[in-house]
Amino acid sequence: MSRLIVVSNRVSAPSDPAAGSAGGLAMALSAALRKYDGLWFGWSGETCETFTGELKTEDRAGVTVGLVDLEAQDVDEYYNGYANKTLWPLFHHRVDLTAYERSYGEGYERVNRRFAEVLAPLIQSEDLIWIHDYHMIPLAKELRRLGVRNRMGFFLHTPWPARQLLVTLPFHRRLVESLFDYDLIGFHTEEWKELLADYVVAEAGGRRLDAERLEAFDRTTRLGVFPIGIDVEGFIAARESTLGRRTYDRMAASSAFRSMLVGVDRLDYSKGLEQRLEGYEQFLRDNPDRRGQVFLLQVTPLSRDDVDTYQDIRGRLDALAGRINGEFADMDWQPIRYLNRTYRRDQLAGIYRAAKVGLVTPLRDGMNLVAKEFVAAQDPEDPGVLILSRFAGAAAELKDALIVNPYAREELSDAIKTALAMPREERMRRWEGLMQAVRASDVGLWRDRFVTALKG
Ligand code: ADQ
Repeated sequence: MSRLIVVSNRVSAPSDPAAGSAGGLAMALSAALRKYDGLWFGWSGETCETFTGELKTEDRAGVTVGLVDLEAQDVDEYYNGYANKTLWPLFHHRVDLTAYERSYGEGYERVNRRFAEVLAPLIQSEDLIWIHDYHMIPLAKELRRLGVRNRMGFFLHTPWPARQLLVTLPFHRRLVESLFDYDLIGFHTEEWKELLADYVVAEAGGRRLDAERLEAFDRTTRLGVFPIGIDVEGFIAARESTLGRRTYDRMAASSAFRSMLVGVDRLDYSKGLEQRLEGYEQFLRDNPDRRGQVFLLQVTPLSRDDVDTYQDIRGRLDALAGRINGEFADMDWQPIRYLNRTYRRDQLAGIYRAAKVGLVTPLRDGMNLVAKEFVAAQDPEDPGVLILSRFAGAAAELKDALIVNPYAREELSDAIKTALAMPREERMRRWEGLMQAVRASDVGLWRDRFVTALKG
């Protein structure tokens, strides 16, 4: 059997799978690799004085990881710069937040070259190489330059941007051209896939050979749709574990006679957190009789706190949650519990299960795993209701959710009202459809489908 070499910016395989981490990619890849012989390669998260390319390997819960340190300038330009201040906002339709600095682009290419130089000597002839996310787009090009001929696949965890936005990026053509060094490019949805094909045809003079294959820059590559999911059985086990049950009991006791709405998201402007709080505020305004009967638990660990746009949104959310609580709270009731912390998987499962409503309302999201976790955690006999943004990739599969436009405050308010009043029969019917979709995209299936297509 060929080995699988997985590459991503951060290698965050938790030593204890139940401990979890606040990132979709980390959770998915550590679950996917546990059953495979291979290596997970990436940045250690540490800095060094001068880049040496020294590789540190470790075993983490059965996954072999290979880590390299980067220089502080690399982290500034490649990670905080090009990845977090340029590509992330651009790929999430936020041209207003996108930084167009030449030094960031240079740092991005330099780091990808460095990763390739460390990785190339480790690759054996039968290995399959699977590279993840927008941090690493040029990695295949750099590996090919060093003579690596193995099959290489790329998977994008974020949306692909519309052509009209992508062309605002200097050297956009060069970025897309480097995708043609992969044998296979995977997306979560048909929509993201079609947006790349549209760019290639309209902007790069390429053509479609068939539904999957694209030709441009004198090369061909294949595109595919591989919706990611969660480790369904693992999540159900977390829900049924002692800590999962204990957390559920604790939440159920603390919300006695009240209905809990829950939101769980990294602190990120793409997750629509301000719009969510405003929609909830609108609900409290529209339904005075519901005040005191509901509360929103919003669990939001900080992320990318070195980047100023993230500090800005953090300040705005603190203020907004404070203002809504100040306006509506009573001596024995607070409408929002807003926490900046992470929980273990089993605790999260217990929290989701205790909620009557799950609010997953990103403004743009590649997939969104929280939506799937919320579904998997529910009690089949008395499930909560999922309110889901139409702009999450997950909306393409989770059609039995209440689908909303998160920009429209009143629509969110109406959806909360509908969810809280939904009869049990309808909740059970919707949940069954949702759970079927969650099972159909289990993370193990996602991995197998991609790897099979890559071998193809
Ligand atoms: P993310 O943007 O990180 O992932 P998401 O898919 O929702 O978003 O995954 C977040 C993960 O972090 C979930 O597993 C969640 O449980 C966990 N998490 C969040 N807050 C937590 C908390 N407070 N405590 C513990 N765990 C927490 C990116 C893309 C997504 C895509 C994934 C996978 O942006 O669109 O779905 O990668 O491809």
